[in-house]
Amino acid sequence: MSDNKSKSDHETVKAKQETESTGLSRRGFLGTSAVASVALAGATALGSVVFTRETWAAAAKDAQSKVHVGPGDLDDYYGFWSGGHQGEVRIMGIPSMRELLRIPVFNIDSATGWGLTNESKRIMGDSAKFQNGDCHHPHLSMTDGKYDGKYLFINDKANSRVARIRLDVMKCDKMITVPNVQAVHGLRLQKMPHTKYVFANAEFVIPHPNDGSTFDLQDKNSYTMFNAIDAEKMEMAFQVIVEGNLDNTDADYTGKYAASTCYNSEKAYDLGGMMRNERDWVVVFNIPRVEAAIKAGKFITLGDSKVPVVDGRRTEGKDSAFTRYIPVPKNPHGINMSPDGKYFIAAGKLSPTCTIIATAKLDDLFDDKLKEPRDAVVGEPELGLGPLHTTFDGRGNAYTTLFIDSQVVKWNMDEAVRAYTGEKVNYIKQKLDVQYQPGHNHASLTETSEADGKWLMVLSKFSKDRFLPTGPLHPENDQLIDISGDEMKLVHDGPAFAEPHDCVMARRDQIRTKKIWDRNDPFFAETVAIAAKDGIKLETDNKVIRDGKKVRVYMTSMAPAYGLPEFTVKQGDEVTVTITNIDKIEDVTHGFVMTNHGVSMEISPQQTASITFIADKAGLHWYYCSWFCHALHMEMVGRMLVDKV
Ligand code: RUQ
Ligand code: CUA
Ligand code: CA
Repeated sequence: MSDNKSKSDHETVKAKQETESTGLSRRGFLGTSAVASVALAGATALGSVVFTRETWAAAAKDAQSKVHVGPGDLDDYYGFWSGGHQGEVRIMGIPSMRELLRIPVFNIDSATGWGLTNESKRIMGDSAKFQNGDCHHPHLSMTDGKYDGKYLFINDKANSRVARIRLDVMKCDKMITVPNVQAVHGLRLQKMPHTKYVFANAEFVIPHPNDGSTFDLQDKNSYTMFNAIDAEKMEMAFQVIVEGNLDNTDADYTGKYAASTCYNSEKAYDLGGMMRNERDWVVVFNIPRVEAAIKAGKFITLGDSKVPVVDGRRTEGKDSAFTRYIPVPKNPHGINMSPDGKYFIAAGKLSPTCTIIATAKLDDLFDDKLKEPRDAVVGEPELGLGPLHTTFDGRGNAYTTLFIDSQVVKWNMDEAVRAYTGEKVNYIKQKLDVQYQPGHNHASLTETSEADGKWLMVLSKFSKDRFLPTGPLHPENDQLIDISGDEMKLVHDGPAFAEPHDCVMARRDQIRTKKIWDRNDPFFAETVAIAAKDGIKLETDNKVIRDGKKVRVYMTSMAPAYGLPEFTVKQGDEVTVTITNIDKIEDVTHGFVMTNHGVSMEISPQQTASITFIADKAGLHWYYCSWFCHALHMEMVGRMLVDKV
């Protein structure tokens, strides 16, 4: 779906065609003040305007003052961006679009030692052997449908994992691999009464058991599963076998229902096959019914896994107790719950429509009181080409990305519902060009009951000519749009490295971070326990403990010196260096790098961090501090002396 190749020519031709043939340009959707800003941009008559980078730059000038966060000023919102197949989470300040920090999750990070330190490897568990990840959907935990500032959850499609980030320290503290599935994609959280479950869709259909005895996807033992993870324990709660495959998901405002899109109802393995059916579906899950079945012991388990599994497929054309399948136009993609709790909105992707499913009809749907599942559909507005994701302003409007049209369309939900009954209303409020090919979009606080309609982020997949050229590989383009008024106004282009699939924004008062580590923090508790067994008091002791061929080196750090200026080991020893930063001053982070050993880690104030390596080379090896901490930071060094054996 990338018609981006020659977008500028394509734009020119398309705009021309539109004005010539119908007289109705898509700019026709723009209201009067947009017309004014176009005029400001020095353009000619409306309709013949072709938006170039230059006209946008001029038109956006007046709005830019809104985005400017001056030196010393703070942003109003925290943004959390997925890092896509780069594997990390990025913290942004909104509206400035400044990147504040990166949180390594499914990647290996040289600066912090994520994936290298013992603490991070314990969190990653068995999957620490993977050095890649592909995260898509970051979402913040909620209580009562509002952000509670506790956790962020994110999926790893590449290695079928889900990770949790603690928002008080901005570190990943749990990671699990979802068993018996491939490619965890759509991820959303239960909103009410609080985030008890993380809902995670496994995208790909696989045989069960997947042991090479069959590769037939049409086999009745080939399926995928909807997964619920206990958010507090970060353990699997249950899995639901479904018909077809699963793409995106969202949860409602009662805590009772979750819904997922399926684009491969065909269970096909090729493009043509996946597009065969005119309609695929949205599958709705009845969470209390699944819980009740599990409580009653009515579940199965798969292979070595102890996770309770229920079957949400149809038997002889009859729906299971746990699921209902609502047909929607072929190959839908995003599904989003409106902040008023009224609608699940599924984006059509191959169809120019979104399908509006009324949550008020779901009880009847499950009690088989509707004539057919489609009766839960209360609207199907026609929006434009390639609708992918929808977000909301809390004022009754929805904003849907149109991948193929390279636009965001603002439309009114209740008017679209009225139009479905045959009433003549124009539910489309505005279409805004974005640059180019948008995937996700996200309005401030949109997935909570507090959606405030201030900012809209549009994550455009192609930046093309929007930035200085960077060779064959381009950044993406995260565009910030002001939606506080009647019209959307583009105010900022932000280049982003591969590939922020999705983002969330929280008010800054909803996130409360620690200034320095607490010595009792569970993040490094296991390391503290190992030291205690060695009789070490981490805050004061600087000691080397030999345990056969294992050597444990304990030291403190305080700017600008390590507690041990040198230590001696034997060639071939397995060395674990454990450092406790006894500085209590905010922002004085130290590092530890052992040169030529692939060893690097962060030790922030009051943190304990440890790393293990083999001292395989006899001789003198310098170690040094890698985080600038003091005027004598360069002198913060020491020597490992390795005796020849
Ligand atoms: S999906 S571009 Cu990974 Cu969120 Cu839609
Ligand atoms: Cu310690 Cu730099
Ligand atoms: Ca399909």
